[in-house]
Amino acid sequence: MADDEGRADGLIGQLREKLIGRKQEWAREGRLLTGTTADPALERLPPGQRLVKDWPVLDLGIQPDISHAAFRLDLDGAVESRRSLSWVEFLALPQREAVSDMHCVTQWSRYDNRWKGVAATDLLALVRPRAEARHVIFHSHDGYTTNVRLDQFAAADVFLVHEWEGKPIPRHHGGPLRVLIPRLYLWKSAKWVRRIEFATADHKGFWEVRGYHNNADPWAEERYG
Ligand SMILES: Nc1nc2c(c(=O)[nH]1)N[C@H]1C(S)=C(S)[C@@H](COP(=O)(O)O)O[C@H]1N2
Ligand SMILES: [Mo]
Repeated sequence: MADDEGRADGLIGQLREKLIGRKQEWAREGRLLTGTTADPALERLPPGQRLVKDWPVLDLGIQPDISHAAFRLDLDGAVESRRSLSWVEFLALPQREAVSDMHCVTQWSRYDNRWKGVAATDLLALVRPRAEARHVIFHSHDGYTTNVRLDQFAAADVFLVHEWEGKPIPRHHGGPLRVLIPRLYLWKSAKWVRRIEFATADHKGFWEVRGYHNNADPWAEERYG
């Protein structure tokens, strides 16, 4: 039994390395680049994207199982007021609904997703980043990290979401809680988020150190770099 499990773990590890390696290759080759840019005010669909009706799953092959009882969200770093929120405390924050689009660097876009959660602006009001805070780093339960600038996080359409189309976000899409930053490629939207770190200096995340663009604006086709 133990041997079989060891072999299965080894196989999953190999598949994971293969998937990561392939996406790194895409970055090196500049795959899917159309070399055009678009104005988000005029073009809803960013260059090189195609619309899908389903919702593909993309992660590192680990889908952590986080119960509401075990849930905690830490907000720390360069802030006036650090917080560590339980699930009940998180739900006591203002809950808002939003509709937004998703754009994944692997070329799919999905329109009109209905979310429920807490607005980034409400979280910022709670923790009050210090004047020198410039960056936000998301840390997830699967070891994934990703980074954005504080002004990107502070946009009115950025949410920490726990419902999609009126139902809890399924585990494979990052439930119970994930980040949603609609105007950046979706790898910036951390699933299974456990910690939001406010920082004075930038720290590149999992895909950013593997050839993916630090800024990730789909309309500027900032896929790699
Ligand atoms: N914790 C975590 N968040 C993650 C990822 C991951 O592997 N782990 N993958 C990212 C990538 S590359 C994409 S495209 C989106 C995919 O979200 P979805 O699986 O819900 O479509 O999640 C992003 N957030
Ligand atoms: Mo992705």
